[in-house]
Amino acid sequence: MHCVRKILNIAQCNFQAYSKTEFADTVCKRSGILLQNVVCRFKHDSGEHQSFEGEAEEHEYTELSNYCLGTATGGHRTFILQPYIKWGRDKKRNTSPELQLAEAVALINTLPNWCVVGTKYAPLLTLQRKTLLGTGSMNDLKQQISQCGDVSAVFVSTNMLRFRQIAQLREILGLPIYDRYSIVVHIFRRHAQSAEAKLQVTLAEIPYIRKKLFETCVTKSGAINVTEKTKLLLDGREKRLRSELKRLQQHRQLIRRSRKKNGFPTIAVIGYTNAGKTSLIRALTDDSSLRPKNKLFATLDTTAHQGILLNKLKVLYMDTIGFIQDVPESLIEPFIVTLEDAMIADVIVHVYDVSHPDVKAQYQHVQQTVKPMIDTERPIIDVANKCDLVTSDCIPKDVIAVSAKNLTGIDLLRLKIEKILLAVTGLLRTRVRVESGSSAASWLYKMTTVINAQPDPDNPQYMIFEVLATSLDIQKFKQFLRQ
Ligand SMILES: Nc1nc2c(ncn2[C@@H]2O[C@H](COP(=O)(O)OP(=O)(O)OP(=O)(O)O)[C@@H](O)[C@H]2O)c(=O)[nH]1
Ligand SMILES: [Mg+2]
Repeated sequence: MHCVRKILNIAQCNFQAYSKTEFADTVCKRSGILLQNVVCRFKHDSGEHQSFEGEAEEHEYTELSNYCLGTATGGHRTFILQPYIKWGRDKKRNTSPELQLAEAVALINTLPNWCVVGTKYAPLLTLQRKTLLGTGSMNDLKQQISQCGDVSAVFVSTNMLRFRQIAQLREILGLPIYDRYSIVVHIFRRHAQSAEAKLQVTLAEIPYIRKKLFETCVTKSGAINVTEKTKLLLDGREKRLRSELKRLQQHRQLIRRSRKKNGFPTIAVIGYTNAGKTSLIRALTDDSSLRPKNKLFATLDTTAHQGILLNKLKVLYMDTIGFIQDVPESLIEPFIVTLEDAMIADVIVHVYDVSHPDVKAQYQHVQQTVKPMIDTERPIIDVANKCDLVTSDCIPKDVIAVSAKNLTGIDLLRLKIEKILLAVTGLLRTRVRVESGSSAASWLYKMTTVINAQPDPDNPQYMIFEVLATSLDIQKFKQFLRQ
């Protein structure tokens, strides 16, 4: 009973977004069927949520979330509607509707048991129309959907639909409607592994839910009519998530500081989703535990992987979450802190998929997004990956071309990283002669990168070390010898 009351509260709060039939089903009938539906839907998707609240609150939140974001488990036979602005200021100039649709298809194929059964372009003058499409296009859409047979969901491939648009489309088409925000949230939920990533994903969906509820509950006078309880539920959840995330991130910063103290230079590998970041790190480190996947957002966590450069310098490569165009900022905002954390690396490698038809837009999108996160003097190495899939004339002259898959160009990239790292970290190549097995020799092994150690040909009791060390390390070494 308690649960029914909660559900009705939510339903009351959201009734304006329901169609007349839904409203009757949801609020007026107050039938057992409603409760059954709700409980089924909750069970259906419950694995996707991280429980950190009381059970009742969690139920209530899950119901809100399912209502606003839809559910993903079980799969869908999806029809994709790809809207695009025909002309004017809002027309996208560095990509094309065909390429946007291809990315929409890839997003759907990333979700287990989801498939694309039909697609349609929608050339528009604005994305603001209540029903999105005009009457003629809407009739065409309805017809096309019915011809596909067994369509169970419609994905409108635009960053975020207004809730009234979703409600209208749902009523006209009689199918659940998804936009890019909700689809990406479902992908994130699937791929989040660590506690941090799970928190980030849960946080990322709150602005969406809040916006949808507030849009639904604006009265004629313009006042927002969301129940105080729902507001408190969302605010409280957001606050708890943020403080938990902060705690985890402080822990991460501690680890980072100790890593810096231990002197491992770091290289952040960033890029568009599916560009081959994880594959590249695998190629650079020989770490076979890394599993590249032909999926969007396979990696959500920033993780560190040790590698050794040709000069024997030990380094850490940071794998990062990929970027994607046409999603609202609030969706990636929780991930920015982790990304910024990676951006303070000594060198940044921007890897892009040179074989991708939309490479130009993808490259520009990454550059623009990371620009505010990186200080201007931080070195960035552009790496054109998947060069095995294109002819050499497609690769710009001034970039390093690699194939993370076939391991071509990897040593060239290592050399470039090495050169830049030596410059930015102030590491110098130095030769020193110390007694074999002495504490000075141990000091060198412990505090510097030993590139080479050979017995002195004139006196085999001594060793000649070739090391990489900062001038500060060399000073310290001299002081150590004086002790
Ligand atoms: N042909 C070819 N395929 C590659 C190459 N590098 C990566 N791939 C493939 O591209 C897909 C994506 O690779 P990932 O390394 O997972 O890409 P990512 O950038 O880490 O992707 P996200 O973590 O999802 O953002 C996988 O199917 C890889 O096998 C390459 O050099 N050549
Ligand atoms: Mg990855």
